[in-house]
Amino acid sequence: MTYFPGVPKIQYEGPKSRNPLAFRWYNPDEMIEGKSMKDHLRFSIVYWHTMRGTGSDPFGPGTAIRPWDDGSNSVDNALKRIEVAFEIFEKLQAPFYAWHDRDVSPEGSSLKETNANFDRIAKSLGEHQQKSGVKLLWGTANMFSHPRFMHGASTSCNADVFAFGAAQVKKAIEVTKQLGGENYVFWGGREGYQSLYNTDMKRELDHLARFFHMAVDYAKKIGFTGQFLIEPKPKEPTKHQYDSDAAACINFLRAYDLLPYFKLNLETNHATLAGHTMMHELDYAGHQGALGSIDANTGDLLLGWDTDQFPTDFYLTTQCMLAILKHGGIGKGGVNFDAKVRRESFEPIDLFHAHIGGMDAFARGLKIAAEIRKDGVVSDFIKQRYRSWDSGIGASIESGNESFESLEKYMLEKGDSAPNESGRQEMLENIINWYL
Ligand code: XLS
Ligand code: NI
Ligand code: NI
Repeated sequence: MTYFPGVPKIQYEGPKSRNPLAFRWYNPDEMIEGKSMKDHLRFSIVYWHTMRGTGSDPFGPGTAIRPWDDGSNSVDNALKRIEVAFEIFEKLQAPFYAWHDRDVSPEGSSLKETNANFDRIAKSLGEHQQKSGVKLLWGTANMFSHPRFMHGASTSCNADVFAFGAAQVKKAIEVTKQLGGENYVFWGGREGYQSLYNTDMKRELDHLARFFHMAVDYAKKIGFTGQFLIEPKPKEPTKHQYDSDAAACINFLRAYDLLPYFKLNLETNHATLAGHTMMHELDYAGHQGALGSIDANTGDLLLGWDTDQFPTDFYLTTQCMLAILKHGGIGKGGVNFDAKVRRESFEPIDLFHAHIGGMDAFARGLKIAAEIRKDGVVSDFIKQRYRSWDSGIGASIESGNESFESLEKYMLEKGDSAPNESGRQEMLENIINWYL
């Protein structure tokens, strides 16, 4: 049984290929810096956009044609979707996928029924993973769609909602463990606020930390060894999300003694909403030892919301891969396409074009980044730019041997600082263009 008779298993055909259903750059076994492309990139397909996206927007209902989906919330329909999903994963040669609990498994009329549904679904997911070799990159819990979470989940003013969220995450971690998930993600959902006139921010942050500690304790108890990840996002749906960017998340984790247990899952469109580049977020997390995984997508410069578009810009993917390679790779994480086709791209085949483009863009970015690194022009420039710190007074400051008094003495003797040198930004931008 095939749901996509016109789509072959997508193969690498090289940059000259004009076949829209082929990879031009993603060549899974090609070695880059001593590692295969497949292992560098660890591509992952998300269940929520690819299997559950309908193309609806605030101005109109869904447009997507998905002939296999009867539109119902039944377990049978959910089981059918799994068949389709794994055909997509396999045809795209994606080694991983990711879900929210409610993407794969419908909510029942009670928590008990919801959990029973999830057990049936998990069994089928496990069988499909086994058969295809596709693995679970991460699981997460959707605690933002159901109306009970209108005030947030772990940061709700309603203690019962916190309790419901705890029960939901407990189950989601159990199923993630059962399916061999390599990570477990917390994205803030509605963990934030719209107005301080009705919000006790300190209390909500304390509750968020309490919730994470419970998750850490439970993971230890059941022997879940996957990596916990927090996914920063500054706004949408709330005006102020508590996990706004990499620096804010790391500060929160450190303040509440959670840093040893968490890394970050960074998303391009979230970085830009926070007023940062993705490269900034990756580098910040990287030098704090917190680079866990990425949600690969892009926003639109002219639109100020989380448009979750597929990444196709080689400059963007080159920057991502430069930062990732610099920090030693993505580890247990992956390049997870948290991206959706446009509302106007309503046919099933568009799902393939979209992922092929994203995978090729990252493969190309990886190759370009590796070339830039091999030549070393940029890294040599940076090293040279900071050379005053490698010896003399710079080295002495870095090793903690100087004080305001000693530096005043040094400067009084010297009279003035050494002359500055140009930052050469334009030259470096030109150099990057040599490789593209
Ligand atoms: C929403 C987030 C979400 C997370 C998973 O903006 O990107 O999709 O990745 O909960
Ligand atoms: Ni995301
Ligand atoms: Ni997002």
